[in-house]
Amino acid sequence: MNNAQIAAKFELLADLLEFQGANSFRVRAYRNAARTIQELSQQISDIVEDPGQKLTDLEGIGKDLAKKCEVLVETGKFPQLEELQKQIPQSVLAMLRIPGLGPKKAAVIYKELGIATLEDLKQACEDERVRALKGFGAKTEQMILSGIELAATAEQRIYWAKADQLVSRLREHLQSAPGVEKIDFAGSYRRGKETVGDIDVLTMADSPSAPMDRLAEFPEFQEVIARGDTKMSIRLEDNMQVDLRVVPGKSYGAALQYFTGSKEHNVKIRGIAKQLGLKINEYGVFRIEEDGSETYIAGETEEDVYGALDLPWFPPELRENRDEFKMAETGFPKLITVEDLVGDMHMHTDATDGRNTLEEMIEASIAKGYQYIAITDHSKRVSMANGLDSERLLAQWKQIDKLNKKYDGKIQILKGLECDILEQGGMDLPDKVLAKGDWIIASVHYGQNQSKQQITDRIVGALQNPSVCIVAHPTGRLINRRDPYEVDLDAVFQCAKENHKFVELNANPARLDLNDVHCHAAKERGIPIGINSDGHKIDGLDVMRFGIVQARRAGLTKKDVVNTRSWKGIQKLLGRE
Ligand code: DGT
Ligand code: CA
Ligand code: CA
Ligand code: ZN
Repeated sequence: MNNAQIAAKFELLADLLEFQGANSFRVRAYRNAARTIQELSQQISDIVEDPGQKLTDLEGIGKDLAKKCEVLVETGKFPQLEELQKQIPQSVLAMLRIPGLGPKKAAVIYKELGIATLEDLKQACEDERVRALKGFGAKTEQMILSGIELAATAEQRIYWAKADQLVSRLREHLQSAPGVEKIDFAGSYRRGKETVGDIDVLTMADSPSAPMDRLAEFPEFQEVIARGDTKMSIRLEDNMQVDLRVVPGKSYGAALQYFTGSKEHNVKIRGIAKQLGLKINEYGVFRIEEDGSETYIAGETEEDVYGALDLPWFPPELRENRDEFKMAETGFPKLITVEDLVGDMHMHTDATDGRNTLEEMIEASIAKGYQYIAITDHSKRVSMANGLDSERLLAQWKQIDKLNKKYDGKIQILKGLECDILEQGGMDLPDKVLAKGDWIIASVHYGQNQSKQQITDRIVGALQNPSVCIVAHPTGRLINRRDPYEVDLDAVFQCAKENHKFVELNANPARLDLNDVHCHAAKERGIPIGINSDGHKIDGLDVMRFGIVQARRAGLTKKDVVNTRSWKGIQKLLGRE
């Protein structure tokens, strides 16, 4: 059990306790423990197994919590949590995840209205029964109503980054089943979709029962949904479903192609096959003979399958029936890879809401092999993050001048800022200060409920500021948690184009903003896209690969992206020479 999983259990315990109205100190203790564990660089399981180390040495982990961790690591059990889960209906958990609702309010709804499902809650909101509760009102009711949809999908779909961790654990687990020759993960995971609904696994094995038996022994296994001769579906403890299929070599490529999808891509493929007098399914490609019989002609590899239809192999990220069939005619672009990135131009330090010092962020970036980075702490409007005023910003830039000497030849550090675009429009810090920086990012953090016109005007105004280079996370969405604000991206792109400015693809797995469709649109308009980590700590720099997955789905190549170029090259794009 890894730290993220342990932390999730403590977080859940805190939610359930709070829902029950437990002492707030206790609740907070579990939340703090969850955070500590989440951010720990060492694995809890390693500490438990190491006689030279003690869990109680960790901040916020007392004897009681340490004991719980030990039991969890050694037995996979968490009796207190399991007991609570028996008392509180599973469906209530979805209610806890509605943005702005939280365990306390959810408890009131549960107790006063007897509501335990999202569906009933939606009905109650529509009937205006929720606003009548003490501590609620029409506004809260409206907020709950709009949050229900988000919470409902959050119940069903996990972030790609989380699916990726699960896939690693499953791969490792299944590999050890006897006679397993191949394992591949298909479906939306393979296509790199930002959220994944279930995990589709394909295996090739001597005997189909071996991988299926092994799957039932997966530590996170909860129950078998269905099991046949060659396929099996299970549910995991966190409710995620895993579909396993055992496929013979002759059909392996055909099955991989079929179960990678998307459904829409496959519908198109079947149409193309039909026109050629062929039939394609998960078993292979077949020629339809005059007597109506079918002859197998391909199926071992995906290349064979596509080849039999006179098509090139399609990168999985492009299989959405958007414009990949048109692209196939002229050959696919060489999609960007994480190695193409030579810098990271959005990160924070402990001067604002980051966890690491300036030098720690620099050292970590050197270790990543970057040519340059931009330090982009928040501006003063973000008071919760201790945003920088002009004086503190200029002091930081002075410090960066010094550090550039110290790290000369190792990395170049750009003097940056993530400058808030004020609610009334305009930048948070004076132009004459911004003009002294190398790389100014503009962001909307406040006033996200404004009208489309207002928000668009703010962003367009920022992009017209000569010092601003790029707009960060341009739609403000948080996947499964917050809808994008209203913004006319067409107008934003138009303005970026005219002013030689850039747009960001924020690589944080909760943001991935701009999304694939928007990035593709920006590329078509000839607007360079900056892929940045927005790291708030050293580990936060590692999210770049999630941005790359999204970028590939957008069909981006090295030349479409800002930070694949030298800093000199970027300045040229900005028209600064
Ligand atoms: P998800 O799980 O909702 O994130 O999305 P997918 O794309 O992984 O969908 P899933 O797991 O239902 O099925 C995996 C792939 O299998 C899907 O992308 C295409 C293929 N597939 C499944 N059912 C059908 C079907 O009824 N017709 C066709 N043409 N393909 C299907
Ligand atoms: Ca799936
Ligand atoms: Ca599936
Ligand atoms: Zn940021």
